[in-house]
Amino acid sequence: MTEQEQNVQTAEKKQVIFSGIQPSGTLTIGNYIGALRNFVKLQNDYDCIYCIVDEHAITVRQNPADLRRRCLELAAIYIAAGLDPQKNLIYCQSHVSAHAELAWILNCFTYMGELSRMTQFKAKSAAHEDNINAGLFTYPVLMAADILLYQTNLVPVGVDQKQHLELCRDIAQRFNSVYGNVFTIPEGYIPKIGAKIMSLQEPEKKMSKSDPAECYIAILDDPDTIRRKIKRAVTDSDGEIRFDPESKPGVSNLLSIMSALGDEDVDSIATRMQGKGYGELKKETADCVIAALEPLQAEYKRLIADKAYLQNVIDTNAAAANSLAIRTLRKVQKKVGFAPRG
Ligand code: ATP
Ligand code: LTN
Repeated sequence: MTEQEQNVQTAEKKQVIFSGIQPSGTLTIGNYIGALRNFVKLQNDYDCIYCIVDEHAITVRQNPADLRRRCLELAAIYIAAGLDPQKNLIYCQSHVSAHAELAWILNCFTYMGELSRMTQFKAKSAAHEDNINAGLFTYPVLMAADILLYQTNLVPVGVDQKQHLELCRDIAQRFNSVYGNVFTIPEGYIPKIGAKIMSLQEPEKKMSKSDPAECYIAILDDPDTIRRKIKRAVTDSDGEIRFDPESKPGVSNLLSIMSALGDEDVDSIATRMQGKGYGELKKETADCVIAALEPLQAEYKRLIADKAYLQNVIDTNAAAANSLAIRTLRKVQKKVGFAPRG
């Protein structure tokens, strides 16, 4: 290869993005603003892998029929949001066995002390006291395996995943320091606005798809439901529209949602709405959410009617993901000393 050819090849090799969403419920505008929307923005500049992380979802009990249905629905949502399945790998985690295999190896490079410090583990074990299983505890190790399998450079996530991402980097660095440069060390991509959309009913807590329906806006909620939920959103009693997440979490959350979806900064919205009541703020927020979700919802309706197409997307993309993942897995297996395959 000439030097010029080499340069072209280097220039053409895009950086790799990996991210995942659990099929653990209907996606919320938190998932959309914090993660999915950015997946779409990044798809032209990177080689992107967007996984449906069903193995993570079963760390909390799931109804099998619902889980099965939600995996295909999530594939439809990814595509409806604007992800091109020809350009991005969209597939189910459980269809690529390398994720679970690498997770096992990485478990042996992760300390109990590190995992016990994870705030998501603490929160989820408090919420599911009857089922504090080992999978919930080692959840971040499987997430590290997801990311490291593809030599990922960038991971777009909401701010709640920052701690898991830091652990992933630590595990990768620890492994590399023993065996040489096996893993690329990934960076997080956390949006400036909307990295943590709050619950409509408890605005000091993050909006979560596993919470009761009145706490979140699902991206497939119809306009009436969106208006009703926002109308009932918890605010405060001082009546002033001002961005101050500490003392006015409810009002600030509505401003953040509007800002993220309408591309206007929070302070300018607050200034524009000075003197108006919370009723007006809620009406504008609802209008903005409805308008932002409308194209996605229309496209989703069309896609979900074509199950054969969706099945084909996840099948072909899983096969492609598998060939990429296996390269890293084989390298890791060799490094740790597993006997060669004949
Ligand atoms: P669950 O309630 O089942 O734990 P979740 O709603 O927290 O689910 P995940 O599937 O864990 O959603 O997260 C998918 C992506 O959405 C992650 O990148 C996460 O950081 C992001 N995300 C989740 N909730 C929010 C939120 N409220 N605001 C911004 N981003 C969020
Ligand atoms: N843990 C994440 C979902 C997730 C993920 C990943 C995100 C699983 N694997 C890899 C980014 C990269 C969550 O709970 N939101």
